[in-house]
Amino acid sequence: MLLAGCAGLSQSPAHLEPAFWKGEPPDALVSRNGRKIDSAAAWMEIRRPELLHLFSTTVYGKPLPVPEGIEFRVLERDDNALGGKAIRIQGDILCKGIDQPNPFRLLLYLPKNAGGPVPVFLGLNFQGNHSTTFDPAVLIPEWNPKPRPRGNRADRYDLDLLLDAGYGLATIHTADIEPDRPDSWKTGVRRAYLADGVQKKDDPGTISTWAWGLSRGLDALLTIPEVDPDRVIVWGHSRLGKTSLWAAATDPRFAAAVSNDSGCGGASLTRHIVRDGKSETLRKIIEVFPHWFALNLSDYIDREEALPVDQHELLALVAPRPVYVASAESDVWADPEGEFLAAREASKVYRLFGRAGIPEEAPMPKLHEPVGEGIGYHIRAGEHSVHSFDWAAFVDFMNANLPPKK
Ligand code: GTR
Repeated sequence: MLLAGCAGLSQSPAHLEPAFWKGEPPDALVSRNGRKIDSAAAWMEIRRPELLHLFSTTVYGKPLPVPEGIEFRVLERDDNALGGKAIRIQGDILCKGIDQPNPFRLLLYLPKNAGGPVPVFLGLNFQGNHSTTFDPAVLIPEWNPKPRPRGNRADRYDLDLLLDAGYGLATIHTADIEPDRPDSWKTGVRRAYLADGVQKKDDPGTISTWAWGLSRGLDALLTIPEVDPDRVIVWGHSRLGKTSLWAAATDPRFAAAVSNDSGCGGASLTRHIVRDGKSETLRKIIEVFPHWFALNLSDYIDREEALPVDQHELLALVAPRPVYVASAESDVWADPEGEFLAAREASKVYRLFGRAGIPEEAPMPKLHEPVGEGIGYHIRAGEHSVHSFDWAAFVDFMNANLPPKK
């Protein structure tokens, strides 16, 4: 098995901590009953539904049902935002037939004078829409009792770079969908769906609920004529990178996905563990964030080898749509090598669709040298965050892999 042969791989100038394997990750191209998956059709008809089911029941919890529809209530539009270079739209998403504790507030920037519909990066934010930018016109919803300072997380966005490249950026605050707390299943939007107020072992966790919220964000974007409906890219950093991958896996309307530093439960292989407790494991993540996943996942604490899936198969669920995985050198907690190996192994599935992916025996790339076609990867210097280098690489990758439909 290719993957297991890779532990301790060290051709990279990036500083890699020694790791070990908790068993061999499953082969994405062999179904549970041993059938070899050798064509795109067999992937789509047999293996993809099987894996989607396994991730739903074992890892993230079954996706919430799709509401009858949404209403996107536009609150504000400025065609001369950011000193005249952007269109800014803000509005509330209301899901029909669902008792929402509050609407989901969407903030969208689009490049001006684009001459046609544009691709858009859609992602969640941790601290409120107003924290992603210093733009004083960004609304702070009345249901946010203790707003963080404006622009508090603006350093993680390079809006100028995106607008100049012809891309839009849309965001929703995680807490509008569901606060990041263990008791949110009782108080957040999820409660409307849980039978009898009891949490079953395959019910959705917070990541699944956020991913569902991203799909509602996509519903709203699809009502805006300036947005290219065929090029909405779901992206996320860290826990929100785990979420963006699951959103792309469950909602094929997302044209592409980006995971930045998503680590355990995201792009990194669960069976690949950095020694001396330096990377996050199932035990650590479930102890601190018991609400993120399906309750079933806790059955695999300290027995990762028994998991029916591993995270390369989550990346493969996005195929043949483009997916990009980014790591940061100092972010050992997220296990950059585990993220690279997942992307390289998922490439097998991309090759069924005629996309080259990352070659089978490719070593970890050097710092700041993106690799891959259809599925891409880079590692940059620095810490767990989102830098302009990352944004530039996301744009380059999407320009190459997600051209406008003719
Ligand atoms: C950490 C967690 C990671 C990652 C990160 C983040 O505490 O262990 O899995 O999600 O938070 O979201 O910033």
